[in-house]
Amino acid sequence: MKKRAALITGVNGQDGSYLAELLLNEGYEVLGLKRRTSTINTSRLDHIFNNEKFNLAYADLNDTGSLWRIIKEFEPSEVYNLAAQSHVRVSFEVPEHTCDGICLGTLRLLEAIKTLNPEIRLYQASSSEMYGDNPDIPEDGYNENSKFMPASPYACAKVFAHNLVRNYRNSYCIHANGGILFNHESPRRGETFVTRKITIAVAKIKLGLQEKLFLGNLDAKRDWGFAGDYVKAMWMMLQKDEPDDYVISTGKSYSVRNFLEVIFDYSGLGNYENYVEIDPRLYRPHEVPFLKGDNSKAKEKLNWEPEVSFEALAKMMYDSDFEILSKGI
Ligand code: NAP
Ligand code: G4F
Repeated sequence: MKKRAALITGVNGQDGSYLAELLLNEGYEVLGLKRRTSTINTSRLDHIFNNEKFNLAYADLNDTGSLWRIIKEFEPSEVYNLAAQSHVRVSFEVPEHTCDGICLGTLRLLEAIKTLNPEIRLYQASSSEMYGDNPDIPEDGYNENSKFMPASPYACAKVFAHNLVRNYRNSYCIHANGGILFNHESPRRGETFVTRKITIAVAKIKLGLQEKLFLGNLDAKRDWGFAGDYVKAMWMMLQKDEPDDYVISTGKSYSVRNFLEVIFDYSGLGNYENYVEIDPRLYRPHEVPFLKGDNSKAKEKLNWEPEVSFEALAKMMYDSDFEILSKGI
């Protein structure tokens, strides 16, 4: 039987941790790549650390040699490229670093695959941010053919990487796939993304540990799903005979204000306006006002469906933060 071995870049991020879990359950040998940091940041992986089929190695998307060496030695059958400086607002502040990792990092991986073993299947973490501020939004939401009008250095870099993946697929017959994922969250979401920032803050307010929550644009709308559902779609793409691009979304869009309303109501604190203040510094130089994805192709071809609703996701995140913070007092 063919070796089932998966390499995950960005394994200690939100998606990397859920994906590693899923692949181990499917019987894969998993090698996760992490870059060196001055403090330990692998807590999302603590529960799978002792699994004998799971290992970590140091590498960096900005370091060609490390990527080539690891692909040569580990001989993966599948590579999931999740590593990125993934914060949109931060990408305005560190554009070169963001673009280097996403654009050249993806190119380095593609070149390694093309040269060392073109049979390797690749998943590329493309993003709904690529649609940017495109005003021509189909009624059912953006689909795989909608025009990209990226509105941040992060999104421009993701468009470059997405196009590169398509180009290597067509030029060299590599099984390279672009997953155009809309926002997905979880209790493991990074603390500076808006959903997690809100659930942590509201849990702290409820526990008397914080008084106010400062936010930027409350009117931005996003198509929010659960990360655990979305990593299944990544894996499903790589099991198809033919490589392709897929939109992964819920097909529903809510505002940041809607998210606040659900959490403040659920926490019992009531009206969010009593606690939330707007900090203009949290506005972006260029905002993406509305995102909604049409997941028809993924439903039809991958048989994939999102399972967690917007409300259930918000409550799951609040419950988790409330429990963690309660233990600390
Ligand atoms: P995340 O939690 O921010 O994780 C990103 C991971 O990439 C971290 O492990 C980070 O390592 C690593 N990384 C960053 N730069 C790197 C570099 N130069 N070399 C090696 N590793 C590097 O992101 P996520 O939410 O899991 O998202 C996973 C991927 O999907 C990202 O590419 C993101 O852009 C994309 N995406 C996410 C969403 C979403 O809503 N979550 C939607 C669409 C696309 P450190 O811990 O050391 O920083
Ligand atoms: O949670 P966010 O920072 O996520 P954003 O910018 O949509 O990007 C995330 O999803 C993308 C997929 O569409 C990924 F590609 C990307 O890697 C990342 O995972 O912000 C969501 C919205 C924005 O419109 C922002 O302006 O929330 C608004 N917002 C309002 N106040 C805030 C805040 N965002 C953050 N992070 N912090 C605030 O205080």
